[in-house]
Amino acid sequence: MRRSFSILLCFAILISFAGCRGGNVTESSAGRAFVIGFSQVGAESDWRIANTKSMTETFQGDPEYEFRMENARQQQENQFAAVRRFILEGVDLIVIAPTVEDGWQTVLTEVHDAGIPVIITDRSVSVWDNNLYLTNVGSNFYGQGKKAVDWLSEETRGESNVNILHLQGTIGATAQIQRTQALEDAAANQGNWITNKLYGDFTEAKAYEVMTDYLATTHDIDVLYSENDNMTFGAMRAFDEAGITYGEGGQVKIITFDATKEALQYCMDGKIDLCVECNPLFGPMVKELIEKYRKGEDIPKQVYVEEKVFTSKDLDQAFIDSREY
Ligand code: GYE
Repeated sequence: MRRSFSILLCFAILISFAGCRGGNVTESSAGRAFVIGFSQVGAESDWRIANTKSMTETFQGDPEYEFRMENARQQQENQFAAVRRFILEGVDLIVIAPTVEDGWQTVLTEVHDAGIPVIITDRSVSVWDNNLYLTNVGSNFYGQGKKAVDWLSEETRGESNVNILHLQGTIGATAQIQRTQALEDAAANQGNWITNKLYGDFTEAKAYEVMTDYLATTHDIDVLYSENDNMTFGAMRAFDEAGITYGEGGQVKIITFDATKEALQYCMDGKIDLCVECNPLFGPMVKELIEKYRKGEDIPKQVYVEEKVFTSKDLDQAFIDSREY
């Protein structure tokens, strides 16, 4: 009797350890779905909408998972609130696509103390303790910017002054910081590149507004370096209204980031000169990493998605139609 009681006790202790969070592997209890809380930036761009779709479709419909998404409407405070709610709900894992890099130390420490693992997607966080998250899945944004400026330096070789209008996305977001850095590094070396910045917050509406105001003061623009497609569409509308031509044979060369279907179509039609791809379809990759983690396998700290650049000669209609975003 005594013996069987102690066996039972050991068993109970084992079970409670298995259920404990904070170890390397978090397992959902038998039969229960593994609950993921996802704090998404917002719905500011076509890229973002494609990313939300990829994440949602990957987990929804799989009975092993329960996927709860909160849209932060581009406000970091909303993300903090969502993450704290996920802690209270006792989710098994939290995925965060951070609006900006700074400010995450406190809330990520709270998640860590609650024993909940975190995956950072798309942009990055800047925290002094990298153990606060398992992995960061997304793009090499500096690499994207570098491809763009390398192309531009070929295009503008031998020209005297090149006036570059730089439309920036949400300040402090990794996509903004690194795409900006790549341009600034190149401009510092080029000698003939003159840059001017405008703030477009990654949205079409904001870009249209600031571009319209800017074009009322000058038309002296040789290149538009726009940190996402939606801002590019806003700028193109402002150019049209101001009677400024762009694209192949036009006054302004356009470089845009994301390579959504609509931008690729403009590129094929000669209205955009360079599309730098930014791949939002990493839902399946995130799932694969979660599965590895649940099996106790090692996962890399940084995972980059593959990306290319496109000019009109790389494109045809069949290719564009086959794209998912
Ligand atoms: O380029 C832009 C979006 O962080 C990669 O955010 C993302 C960027 C993307 O709103 O369209």
